[in-house]
Amino acid sequence: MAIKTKLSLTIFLFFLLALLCSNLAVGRKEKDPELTTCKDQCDMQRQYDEEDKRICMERCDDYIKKKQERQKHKEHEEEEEQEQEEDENPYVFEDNDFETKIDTKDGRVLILNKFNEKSKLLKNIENYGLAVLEIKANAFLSPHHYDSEAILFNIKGRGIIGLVAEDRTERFNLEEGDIMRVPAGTPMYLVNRDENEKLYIAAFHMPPSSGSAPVNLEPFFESAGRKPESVLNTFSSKVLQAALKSSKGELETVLDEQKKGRIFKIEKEDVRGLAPKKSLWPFGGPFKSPFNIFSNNPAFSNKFGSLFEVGPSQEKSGLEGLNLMLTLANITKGSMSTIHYNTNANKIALVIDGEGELEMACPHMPSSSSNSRQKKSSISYHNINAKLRPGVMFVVPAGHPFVNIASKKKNLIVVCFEVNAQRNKKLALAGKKNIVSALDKAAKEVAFDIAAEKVDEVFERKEEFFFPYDNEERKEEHGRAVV
Ligand SMILES: *[C@@H]1O[C@H](CO)[C@@H](O)[C@H](O)[C@H]1NC(C)=O
Ligand SMILES: [Cu+2]
Repeated sequence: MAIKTKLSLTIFLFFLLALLCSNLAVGRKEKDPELTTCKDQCDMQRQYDEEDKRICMERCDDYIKKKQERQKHKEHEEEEEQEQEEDENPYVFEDNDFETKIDTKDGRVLILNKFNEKSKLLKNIENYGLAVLEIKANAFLSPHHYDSEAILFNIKGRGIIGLVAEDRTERFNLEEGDIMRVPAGTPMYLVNRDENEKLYIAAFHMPPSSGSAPVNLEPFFESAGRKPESVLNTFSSKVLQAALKSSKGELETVLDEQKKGRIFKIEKEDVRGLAPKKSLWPFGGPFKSPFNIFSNNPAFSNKFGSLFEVGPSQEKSGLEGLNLMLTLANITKGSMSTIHYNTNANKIALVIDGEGELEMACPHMPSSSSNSRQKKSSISYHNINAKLRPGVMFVVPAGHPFVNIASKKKNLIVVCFEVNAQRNKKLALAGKKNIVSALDKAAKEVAFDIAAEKVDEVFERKEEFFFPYDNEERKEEHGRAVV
């Protein structure tokens, strides 16, 4: 017994030593010097008999084998990580980055979540998810609920949303620009009430309370039978018969009836039958009515673009109490937004119309020009840039300066979900109000090493927030910015 304890202790101490020194080990490919040391240690234990020594040495072999495996695994992971970071732009998501959750001939649901798995750089938004719903004319999306708060934004088309309270359902019409909050766990269904146009809705998901786990965009479907499956079918037949006070046969007729899928076309009369009724109750129902983003005056507007905002302080918006702001930028063709950043908010942006470009400065990416093994002795900003078109999603973390540029052909429309919106400010680096001009005169002259007036001449201009993008005259400068 005593010898066993000593044996374990010796091995334990050796492992500890080995662990501490393993970083120094080189050339472990052939015969690991650690193995020799380990075996020598076994040999030197006077109190060991031959059997003990044999066991000791076997453990050495075992340990080295495990260590090599671990090393291999680690190297592999590092390689993968590096590939990901070098090949991909972690801030921009195109169609094929979305996961198709539902796909029927009458509509589909695309989702993006688990951002922390995509890149470490997206850690700040790991708790959120975005879904894009596409529902064809006169189609119906079956009742379902999520375990997260959902903020819907009606991108395009005309919808009806049905939300189920404890004892009744409230229905609302959804129009372009409408924001609708769906509290966590609320069963809802959607209808495209238009006979021709598709309905497009963005659904932003956030945890129901701060501090809870990341959202997992798995819907729970209430209706619909076995194929596709209803959440009810998960329960045992005994439980269902007892809970619903029905025979097995009765249950089967109800639960097996619906075989059309999650999204399916319905008759015109059925669409009309689902139209919201005028509420006779003067105080409103259990849910907030939709709030239209265009009902506010724009926060900025000139002939080069407009920015609409709806934040948590907006009454009747449904966003009360959420740390979220919705913004919509309408950038006139051939114009750009100023270079600006959010002080606190992380922005999750979805392009809904038009074409254009994104440029963003990020100090966290390995710079493309320097090699990745280089010591971080200086700050280098990586220029993240992407072509924008409808369906492209991009993330702008707090503090990262960026611009959006609209193509010459069409206005660029971007809807943004900005999380951590409380106390957030949008600070511009150029335009009528900008933080460079706002710098006190003494600091300005020291920082730029020229007269303050000269600095102001460059950074100040009469327009605020949206400018023309006259790239022809300054081709050279633009060419330099693009990697
Ligand atoms: C964008 O602005 C233009 C010009 O003001 C306007 O005609 C257009 O309807 C706006 N689009 C959206 C989606 O708000
Ligand atoms: Cu960054």
